[in-house]
Amino acid sequence: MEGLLLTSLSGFYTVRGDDGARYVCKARGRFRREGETPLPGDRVTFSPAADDDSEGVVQSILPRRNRLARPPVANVDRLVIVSAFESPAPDLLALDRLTAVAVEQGIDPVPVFNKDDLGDFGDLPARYRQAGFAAFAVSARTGAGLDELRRALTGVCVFTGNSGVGKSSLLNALFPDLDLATGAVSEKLGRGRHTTRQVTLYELPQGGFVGDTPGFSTLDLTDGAAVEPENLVFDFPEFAPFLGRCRFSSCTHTGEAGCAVAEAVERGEIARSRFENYGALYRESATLPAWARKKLPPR
Ligand SMILES: Nc1nc2c(ncn2[C@@H]2O[C@H](COP(=O)(O)OP(=O)(O)OP(=O)(O)O)[C@@H](O)[C@H]2O)c(=O)[nH]1
Ligand SMILES: [Mg+2]
Ligand SMILES: [Zn+2]
Repeated sequence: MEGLLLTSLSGFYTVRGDDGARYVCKARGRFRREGETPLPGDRVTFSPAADDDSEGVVQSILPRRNRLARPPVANVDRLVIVSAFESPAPDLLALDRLTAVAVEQGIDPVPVFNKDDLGDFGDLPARYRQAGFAAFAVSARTGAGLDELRRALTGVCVFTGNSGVGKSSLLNALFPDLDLATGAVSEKLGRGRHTTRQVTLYELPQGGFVGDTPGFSTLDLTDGAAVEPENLVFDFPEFAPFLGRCRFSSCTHTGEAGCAVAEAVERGEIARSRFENYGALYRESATLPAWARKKLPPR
C-alpha cells in the first residue's frame, strides 16, 4: 500500500494509508543500514500488519520534493514561521534564516506574528509582504487575523518557530478539533509547561495537513544558512529585480560600491533588516567549511 507518514515516535511510524485509515508501522532494517530515515511528510510504501498483535512495515520512501533538517519533515508546501510579540520577542535573523532555507527548498515561507494582543508589530508584516511572502499578524488568544491565515493554509503546512511563540495554541485556535496540548493548558492542569516533543502532521477536514513541531531555541540554529553563499541571494526574492545591475558583476551585495541592492534599500524598496540579515547569513555561509555545507540537503 501507499500512504503519508504522519509522525514517528520511538521507532514506530503512523502512516495514513491512501484508504484513509491509520497504520502503525516499523521501518525495514535496511533504512538504518543505509542511513536513511523516513520523515513525517514522506510518501511511503508499506505492508500493513498481518494481525492485531504486530505492526506494519514501511518498505520504501518515494522520491521527495523537498526536505528540511529542522524541523525534520519532507514534502512541505508552506513553512509557517511563527514569531511572538514577546516571550520570546521576534528574532528577525532566525526568521530570515528560515525564510531563506524554505525558499531554497522550494517551500513558500509564511511569516506569522502571534500574540498581537500584547502589542503592535508595526511594519513587520508589511516588511515581509514587500519581500513577496504572505505574512500575518494574529492572536491565538483573541482570534484576530486567524480567518485570513486559515485561508492561506493549503497543502502541507508545517508550523515552526522558537519554543513558546504559540504554534500549538495557533493550531488549536485555527482548527479547534485538533485539541493539541499547549503551555497554557497544562499549566492549568498543574503538570508544568507543556512543550511539543515531535513533528506530527494532522489531516484537516477541509483537506490538506498541518504540522506541529517542537520549538527550537535560537542557539540551535547553528547549521549556517544551509545554503551556498553564492546561492543565498536567490533566497531573498525581493532582491531579484536588482540583480545584474550592480557596478561589479562579482558583487556579493555585502558592502561593495555601486551595489544596486543596497541602493534599493536606501530607496525603501527592500527592508533594511532583510538586507542586513542577508549580509550576516552570507558571511556565516561563506565561513562554513565545505564539508559542513556538503551535509546540507541538496538544492
Ligand atoms: N497573550 C498571548 N499568549 C499566547 C498566544 N498564543 C499562545 N500564547 C501563550 O504562549 C505560551 C506558549 O504557547 P504554545 O502554544 O505552547 O507554544 P509553542 O510554540 O507550541 O511552544 P513549543 O511547543 O514549546 O514549541 C502559552 O502559555 C500560551 O497560552 C497569544 O496569541 N497571546
Ligand atoms: Mg507546541
Ligand atoms: Zn550588489
